[in-house]
Amino acid sequence: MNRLFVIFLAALLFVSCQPKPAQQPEKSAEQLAQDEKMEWWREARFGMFIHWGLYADPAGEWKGERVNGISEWIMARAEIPVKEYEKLAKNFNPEKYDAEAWVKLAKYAGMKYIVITSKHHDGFAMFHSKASKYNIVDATPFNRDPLKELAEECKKQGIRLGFYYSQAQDWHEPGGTYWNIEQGKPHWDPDLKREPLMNYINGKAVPQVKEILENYGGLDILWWDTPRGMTEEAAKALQAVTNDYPNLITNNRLYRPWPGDFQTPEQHVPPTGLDYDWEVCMTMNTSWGYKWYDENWKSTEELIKMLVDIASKGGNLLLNVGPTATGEFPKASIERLKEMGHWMQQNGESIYGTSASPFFKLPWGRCTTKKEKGITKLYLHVFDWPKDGLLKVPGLEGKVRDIYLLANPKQHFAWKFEEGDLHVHAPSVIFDEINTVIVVKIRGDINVVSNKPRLKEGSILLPADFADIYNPGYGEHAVLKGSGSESVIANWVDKRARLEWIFDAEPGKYRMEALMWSAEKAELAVKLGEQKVDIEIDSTGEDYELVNLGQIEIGESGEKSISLQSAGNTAGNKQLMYLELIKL
Ligand code: JFZ
Repeated sequence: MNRLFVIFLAALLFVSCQPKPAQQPEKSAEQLAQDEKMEWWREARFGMFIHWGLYADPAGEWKGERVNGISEWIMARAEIPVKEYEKLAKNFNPEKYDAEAWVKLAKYAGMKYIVITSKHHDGFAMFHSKASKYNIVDATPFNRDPLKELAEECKKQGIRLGFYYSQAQDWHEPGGTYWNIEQGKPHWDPDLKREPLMNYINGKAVPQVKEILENYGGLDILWWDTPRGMTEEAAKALQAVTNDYPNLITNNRLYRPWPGDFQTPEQHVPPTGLDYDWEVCMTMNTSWGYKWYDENWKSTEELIKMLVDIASKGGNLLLNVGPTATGEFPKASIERLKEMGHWMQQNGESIYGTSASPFFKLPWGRCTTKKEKGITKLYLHVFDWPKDGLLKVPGLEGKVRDIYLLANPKQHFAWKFEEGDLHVHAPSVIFDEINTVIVVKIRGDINVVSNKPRLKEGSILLPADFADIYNPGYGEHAVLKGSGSESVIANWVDKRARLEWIFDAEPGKYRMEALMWSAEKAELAVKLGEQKVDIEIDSTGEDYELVNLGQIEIGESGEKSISLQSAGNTAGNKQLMYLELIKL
């Protein structure tokens, strides 16, 4: 009797010591409906953006001169008068356009949806429109509606479809907005007589949005863009149209601020754990529209890692292709899509329908997760194979049942738990040069003891591979090389690139140093939360040096972030730096 009682007590104690699953507040009917609408989109993770329009013909060159910037902006950048730009339509005849081939390639790449420009800022509709004759069927010799063909192919091949529609900027219309309208500047073409915005909204934008939502078999996504010069009245008029389509997913770029169904960090990847839906749109080179001399291609490796990084943070990637005026994808895009497809064919399971990583940082790569029927699967994306063949998963607790290679499930791995970490015995063979995915199958739930750095008395090191790197949209990218104590952030030249470390800290005064190399005298903007200081540093000479970044003071304990950005005007906009770690 006594013994039973003790066992009972022990069991009670055990139960009450179990970490309680965080109580989720009950979802409202509205949230549940939103979940249902977003379900396919959240599972998809990967889509194709297509920027295609008249600008594909000049392709970044006007009257024999190269025009700086993204090619779909050429009309504004080269200040081309409306009547002159219109002439491009007379020659626009993309006879090699093949919707079937485009959709096939998107599908092969592993993409689950396509978003194409139905009308960009130049005002030219790539679909047959009754609301404006300035469209591909009525104004070009092509005489086909490419978006109709695309919509039919998407239905046939089973892939979702969305249209991009530039609702505010329309450089072709007297009431449309343009890039510097908010600065009170005139349109570059003095012959374009100005009219009120609502003339354009009611006369063209609203009717055209009705057309695309009605005539293309039911769009899944409507992608608004650049709400410059938008008014609430205009936004409401457009919203009234989309309100008739409860399953239509829209983004947050209709107006500012505007919730939409998802947010759109452009040309950079945000940090982990956001509690809203988001999609990164990204170019493979620099320009969205085709630009014949834009050779700044990201490698397939970068693109796969980017997709994985985004999935590990719970977002989607909308990867852009800029077809030519003949209607073809650039060769370099085709190559990359095929190579990504090759990886996705074997590893897609680790992307689709997954949730964000439960880990703070994994020095060797990323993690995505999935839970089904009482089984938790961790997909370990190994970017850098540990040289000692021991893959350490920090702070993981759970009942591991099996560990295997996703691309070849017959290949199992031995494991053991040591000092709170899971060690996967992974013979140092590189299975996939870019990213090998290892599946950890766990019965029930997992628990992770975070490896987020903690700053108390004494000092901490924030290594390069714990940094979030925010690269600028159109400039040079800082890159992480290596992992752990051998990691370094290289090629840090662009003023817009930002490095950020997150950690927990206790109150106190700390001295901040960086182990880094700087080619020349440089200026750094150092930010701790909202506190900001500019610091001048000397050239470090040949080797890395511990550079003083000044004192910081932490008032309250909790999560903090430190960010570094170059601030100097010395040597133009560029100062080349390498950084190994921050020491506090
Ligand atoms: C816009 C367009 O102007 C561009 O041509 C392209 O279509 C792109 C996808 O979207 O450009 C933007 C929009 C938003 C930001 C930057 C450029 N932004 O939020 O930083």
